[in-house]
Amino acid sequence: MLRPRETVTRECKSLDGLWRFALDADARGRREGWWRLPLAGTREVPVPASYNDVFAAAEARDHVGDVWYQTLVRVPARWRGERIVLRFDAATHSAVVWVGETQAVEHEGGYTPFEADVTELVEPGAEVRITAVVSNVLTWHTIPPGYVKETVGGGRRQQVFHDFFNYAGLHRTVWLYTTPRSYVADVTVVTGIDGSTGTVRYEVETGGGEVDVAVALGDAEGGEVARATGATGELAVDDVRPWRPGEGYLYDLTVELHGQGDAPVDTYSLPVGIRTVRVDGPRFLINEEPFYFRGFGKHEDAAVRGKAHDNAFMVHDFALLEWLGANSFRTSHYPYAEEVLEYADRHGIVVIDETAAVGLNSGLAAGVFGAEPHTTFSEDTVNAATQETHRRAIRELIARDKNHPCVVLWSIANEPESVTPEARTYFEPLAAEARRLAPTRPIGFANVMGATPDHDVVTDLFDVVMLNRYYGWYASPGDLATAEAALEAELSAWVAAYDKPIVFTEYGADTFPGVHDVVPVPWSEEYQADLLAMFHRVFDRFDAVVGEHVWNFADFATAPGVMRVDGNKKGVFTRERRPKAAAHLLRRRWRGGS
Ligand code: BDP
Repeated sequence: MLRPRETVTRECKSLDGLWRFALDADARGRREGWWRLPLAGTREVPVPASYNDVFAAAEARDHVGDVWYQTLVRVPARWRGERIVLRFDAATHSAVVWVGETQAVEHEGGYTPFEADVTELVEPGAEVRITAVVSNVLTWHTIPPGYVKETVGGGRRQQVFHDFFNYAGLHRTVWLYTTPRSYVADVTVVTGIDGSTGTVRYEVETGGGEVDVAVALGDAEGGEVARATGATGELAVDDVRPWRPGEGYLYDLTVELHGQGDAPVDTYSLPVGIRTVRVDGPRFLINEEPFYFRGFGKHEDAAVRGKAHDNAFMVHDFALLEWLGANSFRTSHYPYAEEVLEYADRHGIVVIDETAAVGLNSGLAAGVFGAEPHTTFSEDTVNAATQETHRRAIRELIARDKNHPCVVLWSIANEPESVTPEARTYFEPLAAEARRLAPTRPIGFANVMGATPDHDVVTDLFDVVMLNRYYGWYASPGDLATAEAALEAELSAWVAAYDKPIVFTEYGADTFPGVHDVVPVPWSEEYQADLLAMFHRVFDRFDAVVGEHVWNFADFATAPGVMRVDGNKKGVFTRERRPKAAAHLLRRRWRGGS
């Protein structure tokens, strides 16, 4: 799915700003047709933002169900004759959108974009009302899953099975944009390198009528390096300058559609990084060179704005990654804003791109998150309908992110149950689907503590072993000697069982900033640093370990619970991005190479 871009034939108008807003605790709006009139009440909400923390009110923070967003927009008169598209970069977790009185689009899945051709629903030059109802409800059939509990106090509570706050709303930009009536509908590129020659295989999908396709590849200085005609083909680039970690060199693929006249009917332009990715035994190769992941599992999370995309936080987070000497991160536990991937493309930061499939694990759900005891995979819990949603989530992730050079590995789930025959039945078709859609990138999933090689039944379906491990924290807290022995033993078992690269996608310890001690006491800043150092000692003993992503980059909000003090405190930075002692340890290791 193409990101909106301005070109000579296309215009984009962001609808970000303040929208009218209403909570709909009694679920009246859909019955009463709230899209037909200006929303009642005086509330306004910023877009993009999570709505939960911007109002000083528990009813907003803990709301379960529908909320309504509405704005009035004037469609530029000069757009007459164009195709007009309304696009939501994200609505968490599901939405229905009306343009005027007409339903234009609906979508499920809180972290991927959706759009509708609204040409027939708007009048260039006139104002139009856009209304969206957004639901934050998670069920057994959503990704991520959850369920709503009726409480004895009479209220409704959203039970989640994951460790981050269930922020909701319009988290990313809303666009109106134009394309000509005949338009570039999609572009897919696959790149290769052979000696000093780069290749760009491309495929262009068009909509709206018979046209001829021409493509041209320009280098970063604007010089043309290759061109071709036809909807599919391959471009060769002499003396290629590859995209590589630390150097986000990008070419620009300009796609033109030609009709009768001389001027192109439509033009779209796509940044392209030429690089290869491949797994070879226990090595992870980018451009045929072994790559070692240094970085974090992150979250889209900040005070007040919640999960909204924010350019200031984005640039700052990337600056902190650079300060540390990190080269990569995982989009734990959902697809991040496209701006983030584009930034990573331009700056040579490597990304493990994850779906929102977190919480498919009854052990954790009941043990950690207080859900009712249940079986993960069953008719009444995670079932064929959930699997279908999950399949769609994989498709939408790949459709959105397939052209980003920064993405080198798809993670199709975080810490699912992976030790039962039902888990295999569930994951086998999903892994196959990811391979079918994107055969040029390795796939993996983040394996939960306890799913050791003697119990796990799905790892053979994947290319990379991704381990989330909490030795020294959830297991033997305060006893790093025992933790080190256990970690080393488990790692030896993985190396013996699989000839695959191993990336530690999580390891870490909750740390309350400002707590210090002279002996290794959990929650102190010294303990976090000591625990990370212990993991690093063990990693360095194994060639198959090709990556270390600390959990987490920064402290983040979670649902309240006895395990959490004002959120999850495993950040190496606080939520405000102040470094804890461990940040300095990582900087020494990652910058100094020691
Ligand atoms: C893992 C999860 C992650 C949690 C983390 C923790 O993948 O989302 O936040 O543990 O407990 O289970 O801090």
